[in-house]
Amino acid sequence: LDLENRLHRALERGEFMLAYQPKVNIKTGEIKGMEALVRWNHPELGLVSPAKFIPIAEETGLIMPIGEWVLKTACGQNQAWIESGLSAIPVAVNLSVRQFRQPDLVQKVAQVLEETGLDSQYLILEITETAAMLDVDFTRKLLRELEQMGVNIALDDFGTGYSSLSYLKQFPLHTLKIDRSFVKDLTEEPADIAIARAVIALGHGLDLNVVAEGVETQEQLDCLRMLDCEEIQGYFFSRPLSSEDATHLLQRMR
Ligand code: G
Ligand code: G
Ligand code: NA
Ligand code: MN
Repeated sequence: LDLENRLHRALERGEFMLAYQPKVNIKTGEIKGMEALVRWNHPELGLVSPAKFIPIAEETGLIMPIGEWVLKTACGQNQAWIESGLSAIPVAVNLSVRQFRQPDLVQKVAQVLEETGLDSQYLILEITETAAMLDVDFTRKLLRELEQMGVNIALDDFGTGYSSLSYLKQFPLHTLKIDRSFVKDLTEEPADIAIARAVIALGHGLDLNVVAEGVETQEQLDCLRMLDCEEIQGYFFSRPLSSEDATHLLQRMR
């Protein structure tokens, strides 16, 4: 029952795995990226959601070794896909607040790219709007260093935090991800349509790629297409997949 004790040994016991969820171009149906999502297979409890264990990992600092394992595994998997001719798309890795603020993040990322052989253009780091806005001077400096390395940045869960929009233009971002809370009732809620339309226009105005998360139905997809959103992610196209299933999907889509 002691999740924290168990979490300490989960890495060495090989209890983590990554699931991969595709991001798809609405117009062409092409897979444009894969987001890596960590899964913990607890021997007694079964699958424990990251929503449950990431906060514990954040508090205890275990997020550092776990996050490094996630980064290394995701980059290694993408490099394997690239080498086998299956992919020329980026893999996206989520960073928690504490990971984002670790002093040696840039060196860690550079080291993992070197070790796995993955070119930096095939890595996207997803940071939440909330993490980005905690200390905008820090964020600006860090994102510029990552940009210089060639790593792209996605702003995750966009619309749920408090952005001062003037900061957006100072951050070298690649992608805005519309949070799934706005997508959920998109077809019934005029307010959500207004928000999605505004975020898409903002993204395009800033020359960013816009991805809608949590797309579960054809109606939501049609609505997002009408709003000129370019990419979607969600159960409608695919749930997060095991690496084997993600490989099969890439083979079928080739
Ligand atoms: O995959 P799922 O919907 O269960 O994820 C729940 C939450 O955990 C989401 O907010 C997601 O961003 C986060 N998450 C998933 N994988 C990772 C990861 O590898 N690192 C971090 N920091 N967060 C993750
Ligand atoms: O916080 P973040 O945006 O990284 O969270 C991503 C999580 O959202 C994934 O871990 C995944 O489990 C979940 N997710 C992905 N697609 C859908 C979807 O279509 N519906 C719902 N409810 N959750 C989704
Ligand atoms: Na994410
Ligand atoms: Mn998100």
